[in-house]
Amino acid sequence: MNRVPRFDDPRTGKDATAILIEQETMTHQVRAIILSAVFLTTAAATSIVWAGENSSLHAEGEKAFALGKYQAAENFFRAVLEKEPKNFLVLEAQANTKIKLKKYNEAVKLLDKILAMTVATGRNILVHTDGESEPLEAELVDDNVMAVDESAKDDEAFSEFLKKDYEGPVPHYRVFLKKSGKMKLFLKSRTRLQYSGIPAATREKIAALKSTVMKKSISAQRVKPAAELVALPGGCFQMGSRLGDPDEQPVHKVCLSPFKMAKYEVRQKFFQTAMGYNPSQYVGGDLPVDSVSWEGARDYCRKLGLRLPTEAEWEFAVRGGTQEEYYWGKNMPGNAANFCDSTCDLNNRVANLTDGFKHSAPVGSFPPNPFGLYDMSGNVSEWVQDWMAINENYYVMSPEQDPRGPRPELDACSGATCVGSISITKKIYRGGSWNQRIVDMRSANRKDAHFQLKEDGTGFRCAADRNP
Ligand SMILES: [Ca+2]
Ligand SMILES: [Ca+2]
Ligand SMILES: [Ca+2]
Repeated sequence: MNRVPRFDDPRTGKDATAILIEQETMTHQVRAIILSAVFLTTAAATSIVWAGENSSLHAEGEKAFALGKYQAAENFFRAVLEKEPKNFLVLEAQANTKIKLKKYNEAVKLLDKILAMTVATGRNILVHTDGESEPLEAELVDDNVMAVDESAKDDEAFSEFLKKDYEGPVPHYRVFLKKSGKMKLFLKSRTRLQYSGIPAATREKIAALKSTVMKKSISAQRVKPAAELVALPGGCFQMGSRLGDPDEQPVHKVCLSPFKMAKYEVRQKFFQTAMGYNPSQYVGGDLPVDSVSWEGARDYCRKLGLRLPTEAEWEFAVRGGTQEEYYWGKNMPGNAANFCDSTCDLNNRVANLTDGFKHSAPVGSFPPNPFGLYDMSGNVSEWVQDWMAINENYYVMSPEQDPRGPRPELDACSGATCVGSISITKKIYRGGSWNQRIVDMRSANRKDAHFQLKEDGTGFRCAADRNP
């Protein structure tokens, strides 16, 4: 027999009349309570919204927010969160209030709390029921079992009238209790379910809201873009790799005039301020700009009086005088750069190495190369100036001094008017990224994409001539 827990235990010596009134009221309220339970189920609330003081404070907060009284709303929501720190509905409401008050950093902290919650599977629940001081960990097996409330029948304190009312089947939850390993029925009207996470749709909405807030925060900071260039000596080096892909061969001698290379990938706080937009998928002021087209990269560098590095300059810069496959040596120690490590969501993840970052990392999070340049390999891959030749291998015919890639004259043409009028549409990007494999970070590795493609692993850095 399923012993269904009760609101009040009549054996506690409570006044029988009081119990009667309470039970009678409850009986009439069963439908309403069931409806609210259904609402909670469909809303998949992570924090149960208890009736009483907190929900009225919540309502007052929403009212104040709707009236544009954000200071008051902030105080109401704060009061609720002091008691229910994990109520994601109130966390979201408070974040929106902070945004209105331009307290962006505080808004982000609240949104991060929601994003740190697990996404609800819809099955893992906590059961709050009277007679249990702690919620019970369980899996929801069936959310609508019609069963007779046996507990009412056994109750001697119940009047015949009330027992009669309980004769018919009433809605129950059937749950699997994790601790005892047993199935159990809980009377819906006396039970509240708490889902052990937030719904997937809520998580998506909060992540999008966070991106918006981060961009507002970057705009509010108005950081002046800085080039931070490192002067490189130029000179000759061996470009390409015998161990790599066919397009990296033949290894050939290239000599470069002195030039300057940016120390870091272009940060979003600079890009957004300079360009008035931020295409990045993973938003943060010190994160590298991602999802930027080659044209967007070129335009940013131009705006700062700079230019994209040529492919040869880029490889000279990444090597920093080294001839190994990577600037840190032959093999990957795991913490040299940001690639698709064990925390990465993609299929090409390297399961046994962890670099500390699931997506892009703030620029400069890893050791620099011998030239003092950061994230040349990994983090975001980087657009360079050169087109990728289609039918021939440019390395076979590349000039020794300051090569500029095939068809450099085509750069005069760009944008929508240019598409279709040119036969060459792919620009080269270099260095591998947070969503690629370790081997993609090899110094000699080449990749290409349509010059208007925006990919969440691709960013860039600028370069400049070195004026004597
Ligand atoms: Ca990583
Ligand atoms: Ca990089
Ligand atoms: Ca390649």
